[in-house]
Amino acid sequence: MAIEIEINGTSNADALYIANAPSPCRIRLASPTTENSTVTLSSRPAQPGGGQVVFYASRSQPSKENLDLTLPADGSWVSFEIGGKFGFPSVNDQDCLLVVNGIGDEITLPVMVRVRKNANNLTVGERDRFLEALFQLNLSGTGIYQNFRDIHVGPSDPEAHRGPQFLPWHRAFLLDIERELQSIDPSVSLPYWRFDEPAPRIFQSDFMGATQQVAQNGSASLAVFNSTNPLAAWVTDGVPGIRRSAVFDTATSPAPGPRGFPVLSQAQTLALGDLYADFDNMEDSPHGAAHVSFRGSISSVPLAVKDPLFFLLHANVDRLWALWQWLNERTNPQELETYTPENRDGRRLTDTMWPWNGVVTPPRPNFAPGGQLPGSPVTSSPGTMPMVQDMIDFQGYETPTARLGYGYDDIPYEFS
Ligand SMILES: [Cu+2]
Repeated sequence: MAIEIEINGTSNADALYIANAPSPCRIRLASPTTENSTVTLSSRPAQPGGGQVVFYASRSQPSKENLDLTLPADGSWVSFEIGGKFGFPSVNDQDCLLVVNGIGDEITLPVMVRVRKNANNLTVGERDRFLEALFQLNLSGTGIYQNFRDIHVGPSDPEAHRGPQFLPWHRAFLLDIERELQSIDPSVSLPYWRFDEPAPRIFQSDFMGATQQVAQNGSASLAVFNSTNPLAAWVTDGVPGIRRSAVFDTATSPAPGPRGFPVLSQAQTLALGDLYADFDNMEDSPHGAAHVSFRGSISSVPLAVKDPLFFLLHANVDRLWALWQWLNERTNPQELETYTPENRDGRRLTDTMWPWNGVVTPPRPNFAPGGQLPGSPVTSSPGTMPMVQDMIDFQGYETPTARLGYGYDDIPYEFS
């Protein structure tokens, strides 16, 4: 007897990607019979180290390792949800099996538990798939990576920075490039750089480039890449290379920040307070202090995106916000504790955000590169012209359909 399963609301193979937040699924008998059937759903890795999922009969119940479902004889659908099993993300595409037992032979459906991971701990395969997709976005310095450069420039600074919208705006910016990367290779997620810990494997010639140490006011030299690293051919503004030196020893130290402006640790960042108006001071430190722990492009707003390390740094900024949200259960955009708006375009909850809204009249810049936010096969959120409030409940606690389809390897879905 055959069954049909839909993941993320579709039977399309491009939707077989699961983050930590539950994804809507359904199952049914493919052809009507005379009796109901009982099946048991479970999960196991398709290969050693592969991903695993857990099951939710409904959102209000805790996750389970196995789920028994009764499939009606008439072939009508039965809904359930699956989410990544915390601590067991995938390493490769389709390395997690969704298993159905109870009707004839065991049926398996390969999926991927796809979450953003600590860049320092990626497998060689994960690292190289990310580098290759990144390179494809910026092929010969003429790809759509230029849009991301053109979005994060001086005239757009008030749209992106120095206010409560800093975190939501950058969440959209990261989602935009991550979806572009995934359209090249759906197994890729943005990795994050934990700038408050030594990350010796990131600053190597086979990853983001060997990075020379210089004095606080020293001048930047070019990061060094292996000839086999796609980033060895990185070009921006017609100029090859990535200009970046560090004011610290990247092999042994966390990013320190410049003298008098230390990078807050994760614990210090979370201790800024449980109110958004206090927590969003993290825009200065650790965020700003991490940027200026370098000499070169990444230390200046209009040039920062020339260096793709930008996205690893900002994935960690976003992760810190996500962790703060999870620890404090800050999921409802309507609460001031969760987001504190300012009465200015792009900063209110229901304001759309530049450049995805295409608005080119003051106070917005007179240009809007890149077009609308790309969609995703796994979720319909946040739409092509996201509002500030669409970027907050990224795991869909308040509104399941609001989930943005990504997660982090060290932030669960379920509250403890
Ligand atoms: Cu930044």
